[in-house]
Amino acid sequence: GSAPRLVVKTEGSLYDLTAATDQLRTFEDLLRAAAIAKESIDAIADRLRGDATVLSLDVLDETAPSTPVSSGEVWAAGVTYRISEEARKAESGMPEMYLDVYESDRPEVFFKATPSRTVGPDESVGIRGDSEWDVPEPELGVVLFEDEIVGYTVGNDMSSRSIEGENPLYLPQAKVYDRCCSIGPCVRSAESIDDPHDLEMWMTISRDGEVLYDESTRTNEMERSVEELVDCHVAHDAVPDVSVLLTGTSLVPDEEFTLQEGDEVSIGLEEIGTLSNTVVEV
Ligand code: DO4
Ligand code: MG
Repeated sequence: GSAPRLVVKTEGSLYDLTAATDQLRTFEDLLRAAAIAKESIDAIADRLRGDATVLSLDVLDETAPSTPVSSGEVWAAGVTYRISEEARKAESGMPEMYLDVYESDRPEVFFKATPSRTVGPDESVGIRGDSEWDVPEPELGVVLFEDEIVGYTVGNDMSSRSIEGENPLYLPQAKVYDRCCSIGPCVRSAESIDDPHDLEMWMTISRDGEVLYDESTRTNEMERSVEELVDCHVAHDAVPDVSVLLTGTSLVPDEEFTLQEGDEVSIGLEEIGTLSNTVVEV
């Protein structure tokens, strides 16, 4: 239907929590309820499942895709993996600054997107019409509620390497534009993830049915911890109650590669899910 409903999906069933209490219509409602009750989101969801209506899994297919969390803002960390530091140096006219960021106490944390610039699963991500070299950046996303880590998701930090490489002051234009960010397909609660620093992450890029890129990595390659990035992100700044912080990329296609309209990008993260989007020029 047109009104949002909050559901819990298990292996075989779909539980409509909004049928159990119409106070809970969105994931953000659940986060607020958990904070007030001082309970975890998993504990509330488990308790309400007893009063929930069980739905057929088929209804999910009819639901319009959207981001699993309406993040007030998306921020992103950069140069958190050695391969990203090397890629930035290769593309930049000012390479030394990237080594400084990789090795210094202060990480790079930048504003990435508003909800209006963020797409969900199966929607189109954008490449800029004035850019010649464009890539997806697959990243572990941390979901925050009132500065606390409540979950993890998959993110795509779409980037123009030509604009970023031309001059570091152009970074906001390389990173922030229509459809520059994708989040999804779900949020996995923080307490249900054993270790966010040891997850397999992979990405495929296909064009006209042909796979052009297929690589994987692990989040244990990250130079910094998730907690360190979050601490830096929320310090001295009133970030919105619900926000997402992307943690940097470690899958970088060869320099000859650039995205084209129509390409299909799939990003998978162990224990979380796969986020797929097609590419459109904006
Ligand atoms: O310094 C530019 C951004 C780097 C980035 O987005 C990343 O490492 O993921
Ligand atoms: Mg990035």
